Amino acid sequence: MSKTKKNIYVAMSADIIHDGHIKIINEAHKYGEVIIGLLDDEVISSYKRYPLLGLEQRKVIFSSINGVSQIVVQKSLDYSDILRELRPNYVIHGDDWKEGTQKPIREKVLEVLDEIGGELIEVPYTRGVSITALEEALTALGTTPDVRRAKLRRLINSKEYVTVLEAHNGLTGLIVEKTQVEVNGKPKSFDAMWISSLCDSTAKGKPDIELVDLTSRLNTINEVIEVTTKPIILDGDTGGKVEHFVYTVRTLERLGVSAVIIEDKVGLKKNSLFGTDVEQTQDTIENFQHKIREGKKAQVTSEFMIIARVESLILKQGLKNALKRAHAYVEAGADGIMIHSKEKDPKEILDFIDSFRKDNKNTPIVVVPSSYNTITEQELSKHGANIVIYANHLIRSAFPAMKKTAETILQAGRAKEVDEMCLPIKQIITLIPER
Ligand code: SPV
Ligand code: MG
Repeated sequence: MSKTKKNIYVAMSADIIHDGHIKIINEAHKYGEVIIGLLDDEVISSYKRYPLLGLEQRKVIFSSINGVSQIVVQKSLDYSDILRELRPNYVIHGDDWKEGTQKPIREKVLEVLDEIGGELIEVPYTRGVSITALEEALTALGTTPDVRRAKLRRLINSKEYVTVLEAHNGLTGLIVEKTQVEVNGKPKSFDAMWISSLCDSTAKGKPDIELVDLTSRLNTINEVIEVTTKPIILDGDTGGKVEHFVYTVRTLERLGVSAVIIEDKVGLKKNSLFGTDVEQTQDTIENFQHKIREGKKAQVTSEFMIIARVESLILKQGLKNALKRAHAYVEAGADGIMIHSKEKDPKEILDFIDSFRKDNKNTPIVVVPSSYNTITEQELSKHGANIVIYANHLIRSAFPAMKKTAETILQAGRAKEVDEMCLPIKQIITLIPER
């Protein structure tokens, strides 16, 4: 890049490229050489969702756009570091960031430009191109099994940690898919869905003892798949007989499920949160390794994950036993380890993660903080957890609300008293719009 020519910096996520981007680049080109700062995948997924096109694909596209001289990667929403490094004469941006969540970012840019002697150019935001509308149109088109299946690994590789909430039917799937809040000025939503054996069974009025058969569980998964696009992790209980598990793996892959988690128990499986209050038997290491190996051999896609769930802490077998099993399962081919605990204190989970990470830096660790629920996702992630599953909270919150409604109607002999506990009729009839 020539020293005399001025340069102008444009930061973009732009995984859906439209005429508004081209207009900004053309405008920028009038001021000098255009440097595009592409936000990396992790930054994009931190404030909206995982980009449809990865960084490398976006680089190829931008390098072919007329007027672009250089492409750099911006690794944070905050421009400060990259501006200090590149010292551009100008930064250009749409004027939409004067208000809303981007306002503090703009203020920081102004501060740094002041420091380095640069100038901010703001162009009118391209009305008529609504990324939200484009995204809604894409969501309405749905996704394919291949795309959905591959998403979980991409998320694990690009995000600090992956958050997962249970879904047990189409409606709860939609809640996980669409719920978004703002945290510290950034939008936040769940990354993936957990099809819990406890919630799937409970929703069908059955106990969580592997009684709901695979066909029925597949129906639940299908219901969720039909109306969502986020990746799915299935609670596969014990995985059943090895001879059956190999079929299950292929069925799940075909549907577009990203991962199955199987636990190292045998006999009549009971929910882990009973702990040692009920009789539960752990499988031998060799048998469970065999199940993992056969599952991995059966797998036909490269992205599907078989995650081994270690029940040693649940069954009071101690940390050493848990670690020995976890390493043995990884050795057999497990793509991740789920460690579970029913203690209120997260200590045994943290001890496990810390010790496991001494010998294994990369295998994803999955945690389910149902009992030890005071610890935050960030703390778990700092220790080395990669996936945090909120395993039962939608059904647990729905049940008391529904029961209260039933009781109130019975007591009053009419429905008026429950009106304020309920969604207004106008809203329920439009909650699920027609396509
Ligand atoms: C489930 O959600 O069904 C689980 C997690 O397996 S737990 O209920 O905590 O065992
Ligand atoms: Mg379960």
